[in-house]
Amino acid sequence: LGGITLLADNTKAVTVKDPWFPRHASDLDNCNHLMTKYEPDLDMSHPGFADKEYRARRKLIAEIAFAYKYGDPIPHIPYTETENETWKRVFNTLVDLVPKHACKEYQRVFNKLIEEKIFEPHCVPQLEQVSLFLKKNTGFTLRPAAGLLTARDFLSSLAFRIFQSTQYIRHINSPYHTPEPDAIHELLGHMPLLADPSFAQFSQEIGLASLGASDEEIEKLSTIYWFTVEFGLCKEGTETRAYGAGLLSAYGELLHALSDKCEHRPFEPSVTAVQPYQDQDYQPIYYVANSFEDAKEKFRRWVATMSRPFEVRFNPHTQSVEVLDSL
Ligand code: NLE
Ligand code: FE2
Repeated sequence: LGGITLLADNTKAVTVKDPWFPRHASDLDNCNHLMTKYEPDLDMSHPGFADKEYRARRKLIAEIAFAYKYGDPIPHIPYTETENETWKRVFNTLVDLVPKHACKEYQRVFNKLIEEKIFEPHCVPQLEQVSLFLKKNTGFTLRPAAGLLTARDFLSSLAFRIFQSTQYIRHINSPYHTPEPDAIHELLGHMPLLADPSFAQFSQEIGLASLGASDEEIEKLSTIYWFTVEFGLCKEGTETRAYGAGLLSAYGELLHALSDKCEHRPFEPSVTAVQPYQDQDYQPIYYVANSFEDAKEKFRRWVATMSRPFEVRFNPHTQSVEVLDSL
């Protein structure tokens, strides 16, 4: 009997990981912790701070995200005239810039989204429709998020090919740049590349690397995420183009990033991971990848140097993560 107890204890000792991390896509119902720094209710410099109606709208849409559970369809938001107008302004500036400044992978899917009438100038696309589109293309799906999530919660969802997406719209008074994510940033910035197979794979690998990682490693992974998925540039022949979502949803910064007013450095995970950054204003430094494939290769080699004493593997049939102990 004693032996059996011991065995049970040993089993427990190797299967319970600290810090806790989601093992199944449904565990993401517990991965919705918010960072509060950009809340319009708390931040006096937020363009919505003095706008009661805007704050009430944000609250309503946040409640939808908090009530969301794994397996639910994403609730349809009847966007207001003002919200559709904000989308239209950003969308129309982007249509002009994409052919010249976005990477080819982005352009391919962006055009497809327009052809399939998921992206239209006059109304904000619905997340549910976009989620179905992604699912068909790379298996990624969306779930609504109430605001800027903690890095650990956000990155963990990527391991399951799930992207936590905000659903509210930025304030009409600052359409061309916001420091916080909003549905316009998610849709125009992130959706096209999440439908690209190579980029989807890269995103998932960042997520898998984050599961059970130490706080210090989460910080490094989110810095890499910041300089690639959010603000990355890449080479295309002799040109430099944007693939970062924070650039493709903000036309002022897109032009800034490709001008000579900032610094370009080659993407090198061990260096990029410790680069300090701020999220208030345009970036002074951007990292340039040779291609997604090259970024993925370099990232893999860097992840292999992480200290985690186990490996994780995603099982798409069950939407779960299997943990393999490597002693
Ligand atoms: N600056 C971006 C935009 O205005 O769309 C949002 C960045 C979120 C990290
Ligand atoms: Fe983003």
